Amino acid sequence: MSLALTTRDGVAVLTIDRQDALNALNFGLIAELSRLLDTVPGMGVRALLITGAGDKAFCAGADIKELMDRGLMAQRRGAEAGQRAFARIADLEIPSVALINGYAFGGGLEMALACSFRLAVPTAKMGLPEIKLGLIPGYGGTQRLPRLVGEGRALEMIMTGRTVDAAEAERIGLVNRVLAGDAPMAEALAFLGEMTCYGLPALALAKQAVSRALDLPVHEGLKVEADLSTLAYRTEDAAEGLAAFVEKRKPSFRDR
Ligand code: CO8
Repeated sequence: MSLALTTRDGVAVLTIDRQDALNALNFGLIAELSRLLDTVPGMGVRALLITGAGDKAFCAGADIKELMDRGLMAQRRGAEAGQRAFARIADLEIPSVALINGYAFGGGLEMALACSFRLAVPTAKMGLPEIKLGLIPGYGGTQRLPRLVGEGRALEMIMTGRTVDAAEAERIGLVNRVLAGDAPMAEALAFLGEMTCYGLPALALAKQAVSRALDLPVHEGLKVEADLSTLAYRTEDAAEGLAAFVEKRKPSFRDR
């Protein structure tokens, strides 16, 4: 079994389990990943968590052995399939987190970049080492990394292929935080719990507004924000949240 999708505390937990290849993504696994991701919106969960099986790797990237001796069109289709799989993560309405529990290289880091958040164990190692193979990232890394850490840092990582440890990743904003490390899954679920207690409509609208910010000029983004914040105001949850504040009680959101 190379992928498992379970639920824990109302969170979908997707585990990549191909430990003999450090959880590297072959094309079959990417197809299965896409199929499973399509089922997540129907699972009734409030967040998605992606991690790697074992304690060595989150995911060591595309399966290098499978990349040899391929035609150009097959290679292009492969890149597009990986991009589409990771776009499914980015496009989810619920928050997603990559629990980086070891190596996250190449396509593995690109999968983490498609998540809303990245949490790393203290021993995690990350990088886009494609340049060392004579390649460049093909599963979204050249587009998502600069948006996260800025052009200079992204280019440095991509052009040197160098490995970044967890402490540096936190410093440059590549990961949201470094976990204590003794119970990473529990810590990651607690991190998600800080947002999954709120209403799903507001969470989805916030996610959508921020993701649009990266694509639009500020004046257009502000219009999107005005539209989406007005939409949030029309939800039952907003009426409940405002009333609960005034009545000095805890709100009871119903995802409506
Ligand atoms: N693909 C296939 N097998 C892998 C991969 C990989 N990415 N990474 C590790 N493995 C295998 C090794 O070959 C080894 O198998 P075996 O025991 O049969 O020889 C096993 O996993 C264990 O690996 P190591 O012995 O190397 O373990 P170490 O702890 O010594 O080293 C490293 C760990 C540093 C992570 C090392 O394995 C490594 O450098 N791996 C490659 C990392 C890498 O370069 N990733 C980027 C791949 S390219 C990519 O992701 C491009 C994506 C977009 C392309 C578009 C596609 C269409």
